[in-house]
Amino acid sequence: MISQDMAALISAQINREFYSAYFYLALSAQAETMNLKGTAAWFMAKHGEELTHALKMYRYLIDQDAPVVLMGVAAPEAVTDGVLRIFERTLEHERTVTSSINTMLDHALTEKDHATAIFLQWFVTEQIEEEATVKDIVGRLRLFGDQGYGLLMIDNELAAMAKQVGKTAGATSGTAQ
Ligand code: OFO
Repeated sequence: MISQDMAALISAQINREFYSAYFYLALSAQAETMNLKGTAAWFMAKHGEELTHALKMYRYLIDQDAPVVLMGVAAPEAVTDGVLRIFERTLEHERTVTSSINTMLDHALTEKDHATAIFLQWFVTEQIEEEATVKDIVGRLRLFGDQGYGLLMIDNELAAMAKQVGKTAGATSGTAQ
């Protein structure tokens, strides 16, 4: 059993994960309108990944016999000013998520809640990977440009990366997603 405060923080994070999923679904739709199939597939894969993050936290609360409090998910922000801006906003968003995961871990450590601290380690590692991936995409868009041939090349890379995300999710579904 975990504390009520800890459970409330995890429920709030479940909401943020659903928001992330919703935000990436919106960005996938936006990329579709721009005929960027690879970018759309990448955001769709990320959408699925964020849902698994929410459900992993949901399962943890259930296993800890703690209440799951589901809240309304806000409408996702629209980002319509170009592909570079889309990925810059994605990076800013992931940094916000990292900060909230760190706040939760700080709280678990304050409470000497070892189970939750260990549970959250997976998310800490996941955020390092997510930020690094998006930072790399932003860097490549700045280097090669977010129009013309440079964009076509990056869109093709994102198509390949989306397949990889799908494979990783498939290999670990039901466990550490
Ligand atoms: Fe759930 O990792 Fe992104 O937001």
